[in-house]
Amino acid sequence: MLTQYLVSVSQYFSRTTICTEVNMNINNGGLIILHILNTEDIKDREIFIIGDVHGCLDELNELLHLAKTELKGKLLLPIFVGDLANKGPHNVLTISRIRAMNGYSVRGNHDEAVLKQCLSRQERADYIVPDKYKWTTELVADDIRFLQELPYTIHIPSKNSVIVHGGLVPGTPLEEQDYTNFITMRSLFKDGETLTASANRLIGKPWASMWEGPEHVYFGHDAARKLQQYSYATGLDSGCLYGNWLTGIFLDSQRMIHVKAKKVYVTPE
Ligand SMILES: [Mn+2]
Repeated sequence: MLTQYLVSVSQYFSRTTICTEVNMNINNGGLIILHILNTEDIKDREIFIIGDVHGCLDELNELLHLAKTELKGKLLLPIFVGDLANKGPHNVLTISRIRAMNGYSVRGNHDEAVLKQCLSRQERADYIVPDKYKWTTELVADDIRFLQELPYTIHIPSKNSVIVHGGLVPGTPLEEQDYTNFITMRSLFKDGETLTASANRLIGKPWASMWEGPEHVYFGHDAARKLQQYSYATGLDSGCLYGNWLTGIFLDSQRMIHVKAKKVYVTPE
């Protein structure tokens, strides 16, 4: 039963608890802020980080096939930058496919929106699911649990790398970041002396251009800016949903693979 680990939707999404445990996986009342991947978790697998899939299952299957072919028998460890489903052609199947993989993902704004629909429906029998989220009613309990357990960030200390969907504000410790920024930010602008995050790509600068490390950050969420390659940050949302590309990158070699979208699933605004 799902109810055993559900709190109310408003409790679940209130981000008020202060996190103090910075050296372990930070868990904020069911919301996992930070998941640390150690060498024992990775084993001898080759890390392959994949951009926003948005339900584009055919392209994902092709990308994984190409990646595995390159590895010549070595095992693949897929890590997703979030926005696994929603708006795309095979949302339900994509979630179950990714859930069944021996891999990891961070949480995207769409994953969170999907989860909100599922939890609202469980909490209120009379809840009316908006048309664009009707597909979420086909998700099974294991899918919902999987979405709930998606962390906001994944750290790989041995690779000096961080994975997040939206971005990070430079100079602000992880535990002091506004969690909403993890899944929504695209830009940074100066507000007096402070750097402030914004989801709007038309103001300020791309946050990744201002990120000075030391960790290299892999992120998604910004299809309009396409592939972004900076000294300490790589943006992997190359807009498969919009008829462009699904991108993956091998962490160690930095080699990228791009798969062309089969069609334009959504016309960009
Ligand atoms: Mn997104």
